[in-house]
Amino acid sequence: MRARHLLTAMFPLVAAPAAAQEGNPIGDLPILGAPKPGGIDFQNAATKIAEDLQWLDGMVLIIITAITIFVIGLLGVVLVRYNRRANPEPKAFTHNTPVEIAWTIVPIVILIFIGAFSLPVLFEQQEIPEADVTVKAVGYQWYWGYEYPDNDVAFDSYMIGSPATGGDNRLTDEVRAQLQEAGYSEDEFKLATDTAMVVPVNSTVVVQVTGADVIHSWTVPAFGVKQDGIPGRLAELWFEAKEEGVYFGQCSELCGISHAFMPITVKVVSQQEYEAWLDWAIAEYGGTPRQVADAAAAAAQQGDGTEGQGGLTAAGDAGDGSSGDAAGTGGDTQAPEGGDAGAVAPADGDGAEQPAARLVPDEGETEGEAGGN
Ligand SMILES: [Cu+2]
Repeated sequence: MRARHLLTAMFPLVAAPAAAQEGNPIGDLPILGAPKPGGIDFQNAATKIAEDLQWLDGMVLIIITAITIFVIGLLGVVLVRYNRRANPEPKAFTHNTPVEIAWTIVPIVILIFIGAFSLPVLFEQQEIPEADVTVKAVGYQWYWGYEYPDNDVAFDSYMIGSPATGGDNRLTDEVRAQLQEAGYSEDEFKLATDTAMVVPVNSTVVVQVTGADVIHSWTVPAFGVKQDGIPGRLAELWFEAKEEGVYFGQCSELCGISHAFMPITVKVVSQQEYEAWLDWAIAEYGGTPRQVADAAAAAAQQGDGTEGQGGLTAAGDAGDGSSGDAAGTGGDTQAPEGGDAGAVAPADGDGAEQPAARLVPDEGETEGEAGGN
C-alpha cells in the first residue's frame, strides 16, 4: 500500500504528459463540455450552432410527440369501436377521397414546416465564414493531430492513459496521477488528452478535418459540430465558442481497435491567453512567429497576393474574403523560407491551405459559394 502511494507520488515526475507541456501559459479552465453520468440530454450549448440544433431538436420532438399521440389515439379508437364485437357488420367501402387528400396534404405541410426551420440551421453549419483562426485536425489511428497553418504549428494530441502516454488505455493509478497533473479528474478519463486544441473565445474558428489513414470524425457535442475526416479530402466545419472552458469530444466514426481512445480536448481561452499560448506553441513545436507570419500575410495580400490568387483556377475565389484569405495564408507560410511569397503562392496555394480548391478545382463559382458565405 505504501509503495503504491509512493509510486503515485513519483509518477507525475516520470510520465505525466504535463512534462511535455512545461511553460504552457494556459491555466485552469472550467470543464463546460463533457458528458454527465446517466445524462440523456444535450450538453450545454456553447455556440449558436449548438443552440439552434438543440432548439430544432426540441421543436421536432414536439411534432413527433403530437403525431405519435394522434396515431396511438386513432389506433385506440379503431380497437374499441371497430372490433368484431362492437362492430359485427363492417362497412364494405374502400375509398374516402377527402380523408386520402388530408393524409397526403397534412404530412407534406408538416415536412415543409420542419424543412423551413431545419434548412437554415443546415446552411448555418455548412456555409463556412471567414476564419479568425484556422486549425487543421487530422485523424490518425488513434489520435488527433492539430495544425495551425497560419503559423506552421503542428502537434499531436493523445488520450491521457493511451500507450503513447505510457498507459494501456485503462484507468490505473498512474493514469489518475497523470490526469490530475494535467488538471483533470478521473471523470475525464477517455476524454482528456495530453495536448489540447486551443482557440480564442468569441472568434470564428474554422476547422479543416481530414483523415490520414481511415475515416475518423471530429466531434465536439457542446459546439454542435461533427465532421468526418476522410483521407484525401479536406472538409470544413466552423464554430464560435461563447465561453472560456474545456470542451470534450470523441472520434465519432468507427476507425479501428482503439477508436474509443482518441478523444478530443478543446480549450477555449481569452484572446490574450490564446496569443500567449500560440507564442509558446511556436517555440515548443516549431513554427513561424506571429509577427513574421502576419507581415508575410500582409505582403502577400498587397502585391503578390493577387498573382497568387490568379494562379488558382478559381476566379470566384479571388473576390471573396475567406478563400482569398486562405490563398494569402498559403503564400505567407512559405514566405520565410521561400523568400518571395508571390512566387510560391500559386504553387502551394492549392496545397494544404486551400480546402475549397482541392475539393472542386475546376468550378470557380461553386467554390466561391462554398467558401464565401
Ligand atoms: Cu478515429
